[in-house]
Amino acid sequence: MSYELYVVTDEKLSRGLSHATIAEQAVAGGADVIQLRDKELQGRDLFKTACLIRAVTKRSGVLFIINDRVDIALASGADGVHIGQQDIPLSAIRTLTPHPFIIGVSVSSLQEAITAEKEGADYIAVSPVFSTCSKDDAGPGLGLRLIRQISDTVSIPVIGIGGIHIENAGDVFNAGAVGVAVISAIVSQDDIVRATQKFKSRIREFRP
Ligand code: TZP
Ligand code: MG
Repeated sequence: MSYELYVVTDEKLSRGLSHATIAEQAVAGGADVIQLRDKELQGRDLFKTACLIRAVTKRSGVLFIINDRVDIALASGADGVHIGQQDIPLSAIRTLTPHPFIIGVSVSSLQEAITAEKEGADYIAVSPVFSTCSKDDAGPGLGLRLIRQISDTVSIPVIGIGGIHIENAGDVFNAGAVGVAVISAIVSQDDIVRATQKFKSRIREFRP
C-alpha cells in the first residue's frame, strides 16, 4: 500500500472543478491516494460525490479516504477515513468499521503521533509541515525536524501535509516521510493530470 502521492480534493481551490473531476484527473496522473475533503457539503451530496470517486478509484486501484465522515466512508465503500484530533475517537471508529479499514490521523506533535499509533492508526499525517493558506486553522509550519522525530519513533507510515510542493517534497521524504499529501500543488494547477504526473515523476527521482 503506497501513500507516496496523496491528493486531497478541495473545490474552493480547484478553479471550478468538482471533487469528482479533481479525483478523476489526479488518478489519471498517477496519484496513490485520493482524500475527499469538504467541510460544508450535506450528507446526501457528499455521499453522491463519494460514490463517483469510489468508482474512479476502484477501477484504478487507488486508495480512497474520506475526511471526517465515517458514515459516508462506510456507505460509499471507501477504503478508510481521515480524522483530526477533535474528531470522533479512533477506538470508537473501530467499533463501527469492517476489517480492513484504514484510519489516518492528523498529528501536530510527537506525543500525538505516539498516541495515534498506540490507538491503532494505520498512518499519520504530520500537519502542517510548512505554513499553508489552504487550511484556515492549520497554524504555523512545524518543520522537517518533527517529521524526522516522528518517523524515528513510530512504525506506522508517516506522511507530511501542509505547504508541500514539487520543490520541497524531497526534503519531506528525506526527513523520513513515506508520503506527501497536497492540495494546492495539484488541485489548483491549470492541468491536474500533468501536475500529478510531474509530481509523481519528481518523487521517482529520489525514491526510485
Ligand atoms: N491539513 C493540514 S494542512 C492542510 C490540510 C488539509 C492543507 C494542505 O493544503 P496545501 O495547499 O497542500 O498546503
Ligand atoms: Mg477532521
